[in-house]
Parts: sequence; structure tokens; C-alpha cells
Amino acid sequence: MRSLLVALTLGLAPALVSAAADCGGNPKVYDVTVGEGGLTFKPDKVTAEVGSFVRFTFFPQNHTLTQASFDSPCSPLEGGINSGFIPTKAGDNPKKTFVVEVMDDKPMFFYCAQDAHCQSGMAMAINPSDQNTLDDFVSAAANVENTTPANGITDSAEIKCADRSTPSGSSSSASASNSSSVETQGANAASFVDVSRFAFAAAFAAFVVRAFA
Ligand SMILES: [Cu+2]
Repeated sequence: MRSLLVALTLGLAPALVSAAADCGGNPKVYDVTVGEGGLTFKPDKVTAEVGSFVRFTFFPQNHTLTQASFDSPCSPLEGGINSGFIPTKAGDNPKKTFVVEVMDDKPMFFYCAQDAHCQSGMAMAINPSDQNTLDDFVSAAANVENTTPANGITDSAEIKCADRSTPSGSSSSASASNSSSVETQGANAASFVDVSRFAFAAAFAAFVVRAFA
């Protein structure tokens, strides 16, 4: 019986702790770090389906997420997405984020508009194609003389979770995660919830089996 209690505790506790998780994969939320350990976006290529979100988490010192056309790296795309400068400190908690909603499957290219970060290769692509590759974008960026100041700041998108059809018996924790905020969560939080739910279900099944055996 004690092992059962342990199993129940292990199954329940993480689900409660991580109740404010992402949308549980519906829609998908892809995480990218900006300036983590260098002039980088990590990962620098994201394949994201229409309706999903890409969430950029900013690291020190001061970077931007600025959209460019494939043909004009280091220069803001007219009417494009632009976070503007996002200054951060090492101890920021939660870290600042900027979210892009994927509206179609066309390639989107982004760079950092700080100093010569773009020329140094600080760029990334959402859904790059065989014709429009990130490598080509970065190569062209290296030859751009000046980074155009990133005017025209746009708002971050807001992650909206789809309603989840939940199996009966787990409705309370499911609704808790559906109403979660957009702020930075661990990238693995959503799958963690699912794993812990599975653990709980397994423990419950074990309980039923023992009770009626
Ligand atoms: Cu930068």
C-alpha cells in the first residue's frame, strides 16, 4: 500500500506544480533563445505549422527580433514583425519573451538589429525553403554594410490554447493548463504534464486492480 501512495504522490505532485504549462501541443509552441551564450538564435531554423507559435526568449545584453525579406538581410521588412530592442539582465526572471504566430507556411527570416549582430550571423528562419535557405541569408548578411535601425516595433503575438477535449476524470488539471499565461515556461513543461498524468493514470489503474483482485 505504501508503494501505491508513493506512486499517487509522484503522479499528482508534478501535475499541480506545472499546471500553468503550455497548450499541451495544441497549438504547438516552439521555443527559441535569443543571445544565449553568444550572437545566436537557438535553434536558428524552426519548422512550424500554420497556427503554431514561436516564442523567443531573450538573453543579455540587448537584442532584437526583426523580420527581413530573404533578399534584404539586416534591413527591416516593410510591415514585418519587429520586437525592437529588448534589454535584459542576467538575473531576469521570468525572462522577456516575444511571440510570433505562424500565419502561413511561407519562409520568414529574422535578424538582430543590434550593431553588427546581423552581419555576424545572428539570424534565424521559420520554415526556410530549399530555395530560400538560412545559409544563403546569413552569407548575404555578412556583406551588408549597415544594419538599418529597426523602426516600426510590433506587438508580440499572444499564445492562445485551443480547447482540449479531455478524457473524463482529468478535467480539473486540464482546464488549469488551458488557462495558463503566456509567460516563459520550461520548454518541456507541457510534455511533463502529460507524463505525470500518465503516471497518475497508471497508479490509479494499479489501485483498482489491487482493490478488486
Ligand atoms: Cu543581437
